[in-house]
Amino acid sequence: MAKVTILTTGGTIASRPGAGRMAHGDEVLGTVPGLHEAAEIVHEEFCVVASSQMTPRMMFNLGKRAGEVLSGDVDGVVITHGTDTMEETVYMLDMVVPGPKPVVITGAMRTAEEVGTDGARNLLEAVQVAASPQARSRGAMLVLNDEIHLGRFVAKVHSSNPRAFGSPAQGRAGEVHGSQPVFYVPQSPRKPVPADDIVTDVDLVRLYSGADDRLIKACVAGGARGVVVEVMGKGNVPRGILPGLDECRKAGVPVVMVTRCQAGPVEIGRLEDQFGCINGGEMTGLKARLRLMLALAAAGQDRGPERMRQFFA
Ligand code: DAS
Repeated sequence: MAKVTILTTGGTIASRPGAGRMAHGDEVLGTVPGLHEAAEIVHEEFCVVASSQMTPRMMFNLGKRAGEVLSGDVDGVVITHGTDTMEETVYMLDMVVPGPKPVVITGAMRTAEEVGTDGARNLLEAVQVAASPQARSRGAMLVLNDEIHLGRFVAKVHSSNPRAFGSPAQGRAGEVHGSQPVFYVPQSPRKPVPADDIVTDVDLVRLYSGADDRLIKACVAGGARGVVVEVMGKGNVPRGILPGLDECRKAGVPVVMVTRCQAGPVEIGRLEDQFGCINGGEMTGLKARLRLMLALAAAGQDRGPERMRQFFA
């Protein structure tokens, strides 16, 4: 039987509003019929919080812990987590956890006290995926509502529906049929960013019609060590932000650009040449921000555009 370690962190899957509290992980696991038939389970509580209270540093530490667990006699790791920031944590896991063993995050859109509660099924399916040899070498995954999504692409797309996640860039990576994962995309190993720490002072600015440079300048004035800008379409920006980009360049604050669209790459050659901006590739601003935190730590003192581009290639 496969060995799966479950790290619990809180979220709606642990919420018990009727009792006015959030349950500890052992109580969450106790609500799942068939869990111990799916794998040999070890449980470890990482924290008990709503995911709005998760920070990038907590996500990083969670990833490091998952990596430590996976270096032992374990086949896979499952993490229970609130859904609100799950798309960020799963991408952090994707960048931090080395090796081919599955790491799977899951949660619930309905508490255990609600009609149609989804937590128990989601957790069971996450364990079934983590226990499967088919799930190796696929990066960190999110399992919810019978769907499997890759951490690189997944986003929360609905605030209340149990089908709360989507992967706009490529669709779901697979589904759980019965008790078995079925994958629609080929294996693709994780490529961890070689960072022993993170630099958390990274801000995210979304461009909108008529935007000027006030927010970007406020980031620099507020001590940001890096800024991610979600640009329009394939890479267009209102002229009003250009002085802000120049200020970043002069202050040595790397600016990473991704699209504000749900999916797609950007072409920012002119902004790269003029202001040293970095093309973040095809990912959301939320994910690019976490990647920049790791890149800044991994880069050490050399945070010039050429060096930083290596982490987004
Ligand atoms: N309770 C919210 C959270 O912790 C939502 C959820 O888990 O679905 O993210």
